[in-house]
Amino acid sequence: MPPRFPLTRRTLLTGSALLAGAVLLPRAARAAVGEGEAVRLSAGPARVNLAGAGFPDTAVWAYDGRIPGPELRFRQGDTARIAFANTLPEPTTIHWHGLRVPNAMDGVPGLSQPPVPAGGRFDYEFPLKDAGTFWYHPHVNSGVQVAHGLTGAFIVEEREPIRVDRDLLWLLGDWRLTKEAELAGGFGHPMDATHAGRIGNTVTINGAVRDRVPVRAGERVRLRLINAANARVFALDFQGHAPRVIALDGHPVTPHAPPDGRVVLGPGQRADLVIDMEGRPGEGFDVVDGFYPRMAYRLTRLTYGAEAPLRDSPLDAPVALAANPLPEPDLAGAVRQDVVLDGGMHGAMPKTAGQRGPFWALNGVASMAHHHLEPLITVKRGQTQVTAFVNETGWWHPMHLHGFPFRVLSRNGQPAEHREWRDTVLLGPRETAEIAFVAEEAGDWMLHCHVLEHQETGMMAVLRVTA
Ligand SMILES: [Cu+2]
Repeated sequence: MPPRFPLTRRTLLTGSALLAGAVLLPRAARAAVGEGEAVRLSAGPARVNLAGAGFPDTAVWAYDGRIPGPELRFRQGDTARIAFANTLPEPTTIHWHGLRVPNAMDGVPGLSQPPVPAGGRFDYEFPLKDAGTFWYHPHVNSGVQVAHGLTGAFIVEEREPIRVDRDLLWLLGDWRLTKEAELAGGFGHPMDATHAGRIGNTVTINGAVRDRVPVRAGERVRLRLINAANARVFALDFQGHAPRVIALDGHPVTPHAPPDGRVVLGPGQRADLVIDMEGRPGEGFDVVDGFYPRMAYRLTRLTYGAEAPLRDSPLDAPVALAANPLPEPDLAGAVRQDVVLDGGMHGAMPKTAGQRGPFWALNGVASMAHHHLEPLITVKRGQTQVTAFVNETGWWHPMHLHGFPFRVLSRNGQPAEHREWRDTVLLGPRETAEIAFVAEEAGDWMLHCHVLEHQETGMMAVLRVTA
């Protein structure tokens, strides 16, 4: 019998003791492919157990019937070929989030490709220029399709990886479930769209609520984190451990401790960490998500096995990754076009706002569909562009640019410490972030908030790169 208490995140996590003894953290199923072979991938309805023992299965939409979808793994320099089949009851596409792909492979319906109809197919093919932690998801009806589970990791391995004992992936999902563990309705509800988006009540790691993650004393783990939630922001505190951030949004960064000890991930963002398991056999340490004030909860617990430590002191090996071959912005010759974010509850909503929006705008323009978008910004191919995102709203916005990873130059007027490469920059209320990138590939590219309920109610635009 399923428990009768309402399924809230808090009760769920307390109740997750039910899971003790369950098999924990199986590797996401991998598509092991060689160069030249196409990976077959389908999207369709499925039923999976998300909420854990004692809860019924949840009707979802999934890639290959799994939540998350298969972990697609390639090596840098290879070509990815994905033969996609849509068995959903509606059109979809796949966007390869963060990967530098040709425009026609970018998966934006009506802009870079026609939507793949129900029962249709589409072959994606693109060279893998960059190594790192990326992910894939639909770009059609995104607020509904991503919330239904259509997410998966896309890992590009370095030709010369750093030395670690294990390479772990946590794809973080956030679900709004009923007490019967069914997906709650109300997608795109104005209450979500005008506020922080569809934040759920059940947080999963690789598609399950995980009470614990087994680790071994002395081992060095590379932990790849992906925020695949519609709207939830995470701020992870690895209690008792000293993680080092080695990559952000897939791209190497000077290894550093996370600011204030918390790894912050807005929707769409990734972080690669190196963690030395410095606890003793039999110990356990919580991983706490404390992003929302007064709503901190235990995401999981690093649980040390009884085995003898793998080594007595942390592995003495470098953790810095080799840089990806990204074109360096030419700041002296850059053109500048700023983007002002406006709207939302308590903000300046577009004058045309109806029941379903638009509620948000970029430079005063609200766009709710990908089709027939006039470019907000036009730039010549090869040109360096500097853009300040100016958030004049009272809400958080992870701004995502397709096609071109960018350097973060400054935040609120202060130089960014690591000038990190990113594809998604998280802006707090009233914050400003300045970025720079080289528009190296012609075409129409999306620029949007990755809170999907914001994107779909005005917060999207097109960057046109002319040949
Ligand atoms: Cu937003």
